[in-house]
Amino acid sequence: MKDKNLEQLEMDRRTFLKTTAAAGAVGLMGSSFAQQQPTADQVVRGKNPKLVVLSPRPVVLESTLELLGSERITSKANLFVRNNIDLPGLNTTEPNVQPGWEVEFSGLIDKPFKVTVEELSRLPQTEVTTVLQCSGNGRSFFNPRPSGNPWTYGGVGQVTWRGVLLKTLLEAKGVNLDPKARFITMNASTQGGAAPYEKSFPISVMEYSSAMLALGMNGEPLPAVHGGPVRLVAAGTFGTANVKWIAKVEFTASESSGNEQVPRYRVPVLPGVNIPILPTQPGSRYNYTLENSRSNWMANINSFILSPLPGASVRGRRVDIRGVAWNDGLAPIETIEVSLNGGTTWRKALIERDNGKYGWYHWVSPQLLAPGEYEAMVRATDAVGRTQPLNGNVWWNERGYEWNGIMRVKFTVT
Ligand SMILES: Nc1nc2c(c(=O)[nH]1)N[C@H]1C(S)=C(S)[C@@H](COP(=O)(O)O)O[C@H]1N2
Ligand SMILES: [Mo]
Repeated sequence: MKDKNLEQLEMDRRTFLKTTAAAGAVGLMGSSFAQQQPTADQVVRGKNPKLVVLSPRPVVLESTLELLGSERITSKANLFVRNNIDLPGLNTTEPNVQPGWEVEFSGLIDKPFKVTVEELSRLPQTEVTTVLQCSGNGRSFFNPRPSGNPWTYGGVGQVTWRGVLLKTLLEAKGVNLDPKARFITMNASTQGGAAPYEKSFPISVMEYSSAMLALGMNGEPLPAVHGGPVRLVAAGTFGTANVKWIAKVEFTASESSGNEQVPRYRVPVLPGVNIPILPTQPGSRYNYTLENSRSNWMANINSFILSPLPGASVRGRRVDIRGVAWNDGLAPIETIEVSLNGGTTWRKALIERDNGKYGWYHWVSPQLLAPGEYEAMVRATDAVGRTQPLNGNVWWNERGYEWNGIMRVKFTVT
């Protein structure tokens, strides 16, 4: 595989962003000020200026390996942002105070109802720590590179949500599901003329895993840019199913056929056959339908090295290689292994702590290393044997989703 290394990709991306941003901004505003790429804190108030601006409008901000490795729970300042539409009024990490905000429940239930944020905050609250990851994270590593935001590793973070489980809410309201209900179809608020963002996920996610209306994040009210006042969080799923500024929840017999459900946010599968992804020819086109593809639902297994950072110089001999691993939470991660010889031999890392089944497993691999150049690789495997491909490009797909190829990090020991 002739993959470029991380530093090269990072340079490509910065050059690409500088040229496109400068061209776009000049077109918009025509001033010399506009030629400067805005920093993340200028795009969203309260964000760390070290986040990478993939798009200033709609806002797309990527975190970095360094920031992800600097804290156990990703702070609101360091969490990535992915907006499909421009919502200038919500570009802040401050709360979005909206007294009387309602979420409407309808569809295949015996009693349609509405619930306000005030009522939600009086119901029993549950806390759950989840990995929030854009299904496009890692897209830059696919070869040829699919169109779409050129994420490297930073479209991910781990946060603690607080809110009301859908199960708890339905119970409190005495509402029963029609047995024909198979999907939960959600809509974001269209206030401010924003286009609807309609997504569906299988009802089994709510029943077997968990789904909640979240009002809080990391012990504070939900930041406006992350979906406040209320967001749907479906533990174990990719970010795309976690609808921000939620206004409608509908129980439906089939998936939404809206643009965000098909053709967007899908990977090829064989119709009716439950495989992770149907391998397709790199560079080929695919005509996505509800039948020949599936939505980016449950997160696949993945692991990152967060220390040493790519290109870092570290003092030997004792070097602790550290990082995180995660999956959809449906089976525990059992083995995390590190290789320093291109995958010929692997040594088991120690799992230092987990953050519940939907969060990150923090791991460490202590090594004794002589001065020299190294390339570390990491691979996670869960209790049902799901693991990561050595060459992530085997699952190349036209839209560049669900990359989980084994990460490689070059570093120097002095
Ligand atoms: N209403 C709404 N919800 C949304 C989106 C959006 O554009 N609008 N983007 C989705 C996608 S693709 C991702 S990856 C996550 C990103 O969550 P964050 O911006 O809070 O990090 O939100 C999801 N929920
Ligand atoms: Mo996403």
